[in-house]
Parts: sequence; structure tokens; C-alpha cells
Amino acid sequence: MKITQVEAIPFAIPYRKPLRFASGEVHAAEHVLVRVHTDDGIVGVAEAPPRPFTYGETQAGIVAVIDSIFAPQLVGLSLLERETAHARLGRTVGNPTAKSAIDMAIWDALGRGLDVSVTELLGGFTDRMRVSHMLGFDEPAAMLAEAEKMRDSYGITTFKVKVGRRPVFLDTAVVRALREGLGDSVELYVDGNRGWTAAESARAMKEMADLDLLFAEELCPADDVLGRRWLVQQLDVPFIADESAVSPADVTREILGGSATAVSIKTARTGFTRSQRTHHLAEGLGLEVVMGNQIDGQLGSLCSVAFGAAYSLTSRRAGELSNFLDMSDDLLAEPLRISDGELTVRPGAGLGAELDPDKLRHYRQDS
Ligand code: MUC
Ligand code: MG
Repeated sequence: MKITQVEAIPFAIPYRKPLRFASGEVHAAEHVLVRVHTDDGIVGVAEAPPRPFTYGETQAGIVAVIDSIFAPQLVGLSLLERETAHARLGRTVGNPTAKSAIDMAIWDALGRGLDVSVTELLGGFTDRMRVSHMLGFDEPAAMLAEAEKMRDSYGITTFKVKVGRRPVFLDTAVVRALREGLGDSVELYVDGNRGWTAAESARAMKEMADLDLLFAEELCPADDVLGRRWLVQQLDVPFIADESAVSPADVTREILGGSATAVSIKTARTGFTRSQRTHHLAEGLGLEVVMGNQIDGQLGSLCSVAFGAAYSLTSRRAGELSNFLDMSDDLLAEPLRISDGELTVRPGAGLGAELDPDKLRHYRQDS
């Protein structure tokens, strides 16, 4: 079970429909496939989605940091020495998705070696999660049509609506159209990706006070420290820290500082090892948790559901697990299927993910 090689393979798969939000937009999944090989022939896999506008990583940067810094630090370690691997990766600041993909590929390889699923290794609470779909910026009618399609085709009844545009009415009109069009039985929440000021956020939330929102996420920047605290104190729904709270230390700072009251866990940026720490912290603090989406492909979504299903707290709320549906293709040999509004963990060892070699050959950018 010793690590012999860590591969970082850049690939690109176009989106059928770009996703737009306050801090950026995504037209193609320009991700990095990470494969961890062991001396007994096991290969663990995961993917790293660079989000330059949020975390400063690029596809080329992820490949470079893995090849030149992380891979040499890990070769020779056992798959069971996960805390040692974590400590070595931690010597380098930043690079959250590069570190996370390596971490998750190690867990996948360990599960394969032990013939148990990653969900069982982590906690084994359930084998499925309800799915929440993220709606990117568009006109109200188009966003309502997309939500109806997701509900009618996949049974999804929870929607996260991207907000943060100016004037705020552009977004509040969308949320109102969704509530009126979809009725009371769906769950709606909003994510501003720091697009509004605290005052704009407060105004928008007042305008939407009758729309029965579940949560509000990152409406304004955490760096507007007093403004955000002022906002969070007046809301009557949990305020989710997403990009402002990547590490457990960030979560502690945001929650104790009164700048958030709930947390988004994204395996794409905290892997399984650091997501576990955030989960345990959230449980200890009594926080709501949502499994977030970093605009993941199918492999990334499989990682999210594998983690989310492992614990009671992370599987309580619908997880953001469906935006791979906007991609034109993927690398998995057997595509993920959402039905009755749920995504199940793949049966089998590790993550249960098998890649299609022809698709990998087609989409990889290094050969
Ligand atoms: C989200 O929840 O913010 C948008 C940018 C990113 O990194 O993740 C997405 C979704
Ligand atoms: Mg967010």
C-alpha cells in the first residue's frame, strides 16, 4: 500500500450551457485528473477543478504544483499515513483543490485496497443524498424553465439561486418568479458570491422576506467585517460561509466573529481529510451544513456525495450535486444518475468510479 506515483492529467470538457455567477463564469471544465498509484497495483482517482476567481488556482498551476512539489513529498508513504500526507501538503500554503484531489485519490486507493467504500471508511451513515441544483444568472423565465426541467426530469426540489447582480431587483425578481412558478413545496436559497454590499444584501433579503428562503450564502464579502456582522445579525435564516471559510480555522473565525451561522463543505477544496475536520467542528458548534458544489464534474460530484452520505449532519440537507448535468460529456465509464431527486453513492470499493479510457484519451490535454 505504498504510494509509487502521483499523476496530474489536465483535461477539458465543454459545458453545454455556461454557469454565470457574481464572481465569475465557467464555459468548460478545465480540470485536472489526479491518479495515485501504489506498489500493489491500486490506482485511486479524483479531480481538481481550478477556480482562479475564488482561490487563485489555474489548471497549469495545479499540474505544476503536483508534479514539482506534492508528488515527491508523497512517494514512499503508505496509504494509511494520511495524516503524514496531510502535514506534508500543508507545508505549502494555498493550492486547495490540488491538495484535495490528492487527498481524495489516496482515500479512494485505500478503499479499493481494503475493499470497502469511502463512505463506509468515513462514517457510513447512509448511501444517498437529496440533490440541490444551482441556477446561474439568466432572465427570470429562463431560470424558472431550468428549475422546472430539473424538477420534472430528475425530481429535484431544492434550488440554490445565484444572486449578487445590480440593481438587486434583477435577482429578487428571479427568486420571486421561482417561488410563484414552483410553489411552496420547493426549497429555495440564495448565493451572492460576495457580489453585493452588506446594505444591498439587507435590502434584497427584506424584499424577499415573504419568499420562505432556506438560507443565504456569501451575499457580501467577509472582509467587510462589521457590515457583514450587521447583516447576519438581522437575518432570520442561517447565513452560510462558503469561500470565506475554506479551512476549519476560517470557519471558527467567521462563526465566532458573528459573520456566518452555517457552513458549506466542498470536498473539491478540503478533500476528505480536511472536510472531516470541518464536519466535526460544525457538529461541535451546532451549525447547519450544506454540501456545496465547486462546479464539479461527475468524479467531483461522486466525491461530494461519498462524503456527504457518510454523516448525519452532512446528509440532512440537500447537497449541490447536479451541475455536471450542464457538461457536454464526462470521464466516467458509467454516468451518474439522479432520480427521484437523489444521488446515491456508487456501490463498490473506494469511490466506485471507473474511467472510460477512450474519453480520457479524447479529453486529456497533455498528449
Ligand atoms: C458556489 O457555491 O459559490 C461558484 C464559484 C465557486 O467556486 O463555486 C461556485 C458555487
Ligand atoms: Mg457559494
